[in-house]
Amino acid sequence: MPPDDETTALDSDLIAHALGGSPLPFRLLYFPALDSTNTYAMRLPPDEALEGLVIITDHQTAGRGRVGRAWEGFARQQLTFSLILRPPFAANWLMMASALAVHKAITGVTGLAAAIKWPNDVLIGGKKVCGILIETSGAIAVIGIGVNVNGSLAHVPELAARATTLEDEAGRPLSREALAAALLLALAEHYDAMRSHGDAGREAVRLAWRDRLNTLGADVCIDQGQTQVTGWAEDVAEDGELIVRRDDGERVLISWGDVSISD
Ligand code: BT5
Repeated sequence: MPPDDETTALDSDLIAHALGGSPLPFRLLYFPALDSTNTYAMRLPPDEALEGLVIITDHQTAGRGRVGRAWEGFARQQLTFSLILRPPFAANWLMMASALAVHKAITGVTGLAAAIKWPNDVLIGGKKVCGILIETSGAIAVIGIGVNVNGSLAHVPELAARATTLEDEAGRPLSREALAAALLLALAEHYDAMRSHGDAGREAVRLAWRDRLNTLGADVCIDQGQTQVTGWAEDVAEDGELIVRRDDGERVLISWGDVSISD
């Protein structure tokens, strides 16, 4: 990655301007650096955690993944933000809607082919380009999204084999502002459909998400820490759980874990 001074700070006004007319009342709170946008959002007092508030930073120094893992930040290269919502439905629908929105924004802005690894990593050429962490507290849901946009991970040994950036894949740097606007607009559109059209709206999102999963119809291993499940990924259930036909023939529902596709 080039040093900070060769890169440009994120223009959050440009993003805010592009979000006009969206069904969500977006408001952006920009920080040049922050430990974790999710941590910041989760610590807000309830009367400040308003629907549509986006905490966005140019340099996340202690980004969090699932189950206590870390998300590596690269100053002024990534898109790193958390969106606060107050959904009238369960958070699993946000997991599907947010992965779908990231997929749509990445393919739309870059023209690259992308896939979703169940439940919500977005991959290009099999390598992770985006991670999503959704946390809830009472009525509040925080959707944290990190996308590797510019620079290269080729010289980051711990990530190079499994992760990539949009610039590495597209062969050109990309506008983080354009990607942020496309992503937030797509997410607002899916959220609004799920709110306004009830079950039908949510089912449309689920099917679109399901269509983009690279996990189905493959032999998989699901790592759940102490437990590993191996089998054939048959489908996803109505609420997004992964349906796996285990090697012993039994059909099990998987609600969390890290999936790898067996060769
Ligand atoms: C995730 O967790 O992928 C969720 C990452 C969410 C990050 C966003 S950024 C904004 C918001 N604020 C936060 O503090 N977090 C959210 P998980 O599925 O557990 O994957 C974590 C694993 O991904 C790590 O153990 C690494 O193997 C890998 N990883 C870490 N940094 C990465 C990066 N920059 N690009 C690709 N892979 C990475």
